[in-house]
Amino acid sequence: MGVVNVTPDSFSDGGVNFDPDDAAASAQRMLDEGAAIVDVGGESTRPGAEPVSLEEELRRVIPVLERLEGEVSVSIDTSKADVARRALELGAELVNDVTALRSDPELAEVVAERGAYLCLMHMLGEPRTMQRDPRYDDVAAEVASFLEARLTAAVAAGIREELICLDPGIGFGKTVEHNFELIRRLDELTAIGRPVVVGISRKSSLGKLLGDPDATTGTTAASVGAAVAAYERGATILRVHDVREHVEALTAAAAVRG
Ligand code: HH2
Repeated sequence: MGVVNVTPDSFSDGGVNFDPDDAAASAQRMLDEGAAIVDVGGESTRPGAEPVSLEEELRRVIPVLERLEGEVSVSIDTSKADVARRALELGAELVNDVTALRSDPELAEVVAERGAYLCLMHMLGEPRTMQRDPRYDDVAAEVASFLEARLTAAVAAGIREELICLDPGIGFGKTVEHNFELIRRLDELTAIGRPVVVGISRKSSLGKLLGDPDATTGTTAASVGAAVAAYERGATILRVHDVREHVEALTAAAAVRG
């Protein structure tokens, strides 16, 4: 899954795809490089980010989705029912909700009605404050039980289980240690029985791991290493910014697996 952030302030690529023509070209390039789907988002959820209004989010993503309609497989990264509805009308196939249906009470209905795929992600707290001293007794067990509960809630809201994937939410209310432990223990999430998405690409934990305690991003090489490790532990979808490098590495890893 290639990431196309139509934002001025995303943590690693803010501003790069703020123009709709640039965003559409990036999406097309990612598809050419081997992405199966592109994740288009109009609201940064980086630590400390302020929420974006509905009007502004629509203004950012709709022109991009119009350019991609019928051309590429699209995921819409949003927590807002009105953004998801419009995106699905414009051909998006998957709704990627980092709040796991906890923020907009109408979003589940939109996903159910349209028969869209859905990604449910774990987050502790909210982006503005989530990195202030996150604590768990057992991070993998708590994330697994959260995702199981959200899966049950989504199915109860009329979304077909076979359309749902789960995501531990790397960097969303987690320390560096929490993030790597979640990938190390990914089997506890795949045991729930749904495909698992992992998005560690360029995240600050990678930069911190490599020795910069103030890092806000990580390198492509470190991202690829973590993605291959996640793949080895059962991740089905890797959400990444540098598609070519990940496709090459994962193709080699898949060949080794046989
Ligand atoms: N990470 C980000 C945003 N959306 N969705 C899923 N399912 N999983 C993730 O790990 C995830 C996500 C944050 O990364 P990015 O989009 O690059 O940055 P920003 O939120 O600053 O736009």
